[in-house]
Amino acid sequence: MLKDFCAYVTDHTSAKDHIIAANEGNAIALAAGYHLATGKNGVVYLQNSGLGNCINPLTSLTDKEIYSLPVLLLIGWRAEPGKKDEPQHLKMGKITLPLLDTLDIPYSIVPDSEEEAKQMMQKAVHHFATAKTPYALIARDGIFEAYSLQKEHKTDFPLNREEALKIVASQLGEKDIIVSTTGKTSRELFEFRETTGKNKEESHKQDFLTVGSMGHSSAIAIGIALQKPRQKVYCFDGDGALIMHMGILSTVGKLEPANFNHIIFNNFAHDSVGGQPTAADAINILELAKANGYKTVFRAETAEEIKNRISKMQSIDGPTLLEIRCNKGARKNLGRPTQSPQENKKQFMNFLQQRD
Ligand SMILES: Cc1ncc(C[n+]2csc(CCOP(=O)(O)OP(=O)(O)O)c2C)c(N)n1
Repeated sequence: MLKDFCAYVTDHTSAKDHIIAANEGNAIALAAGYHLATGKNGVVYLQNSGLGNCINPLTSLTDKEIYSLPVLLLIGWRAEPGKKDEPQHLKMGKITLPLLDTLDIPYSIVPDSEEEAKQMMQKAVHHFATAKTPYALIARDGIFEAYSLQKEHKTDFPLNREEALKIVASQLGEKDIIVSTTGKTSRELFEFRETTGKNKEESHKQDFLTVGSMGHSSAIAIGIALQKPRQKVYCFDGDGALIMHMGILSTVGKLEPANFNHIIFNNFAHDSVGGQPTAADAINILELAKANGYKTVFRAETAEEIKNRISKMQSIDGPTLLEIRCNKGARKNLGRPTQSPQENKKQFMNFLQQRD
């Protein structure tokens, strides 16, 4: 929802002033640090899916009952009541405004006209001068003009995420358990099964699609792996999702689930929401995994390399991690799961029950 806004900000600010945070809670804390250092007010922009990640710092860092720190929040409102949206957004869409009320954060819904928008900003500025706490602007779908990023950074790997994902999924066996991450990864896996499965009804049973809860699919996979030690569990993750909740890597190191296999489709971007860059270019995912106790780590770029690494992962004990470097970008006609999350859960649990 904030794709155009983010692209505009990227083109018109320095990287130091426009930070793409690992997660939304970090963004609140970065803005808090900015205020402490400068006395000025930072802006934190997020889709409302990330409001949950902000609650801890909003209640125990910026709130008036503690440090009282001003931050301007700009929140993209997915699943505004009355508008059609995907199941993972429905609850947050409904509670976005009540949640802000509960948090004592005043807000304005961004108006259509520039004149009213100026008045809204005056209100926010007045709030900062008097109350010195967060103020939120709620952005409805379509409120920003279209804007295409000029400074776009393109990679030149042999494959994109969907091509790489199809190769991985075709290499895995019928018994393997897959937990896929939020965004287009799960949508592409769903479509892959639709087109290749012999029995459409049954073809998704080995996949748990983490359509919401970004950054947590690896923890779900580990939770399963620990209970099904004889089954191989594969997490299809994104670089943005990995970075968002990187702390889970320490749990892998601590518990060393031998059947847990982590595949990162690293396109260096939040591709599913507009392709904003992640910090994946600044970190070494393989070193990170090794330092956190993964037994074997690999990297692949070509179809051949992917096939080799997957067949190796199938034959050794883990925890393992495979980083697949790929280009961002997806098909325009990529669909969304036609199975409901609860149908997915039911089939998946039946599938797990048949394994020990
Ligand atoms: C907590 C939270 N923040 C933001 C989002 C919006 N969102 C959905 S997918 C996605 C990008 C995921 O990036 P990555 O894991 O790198 O996968 P890619 O889309 O590049 O394949 C984002 C930011 C969300 N669903 N949840």
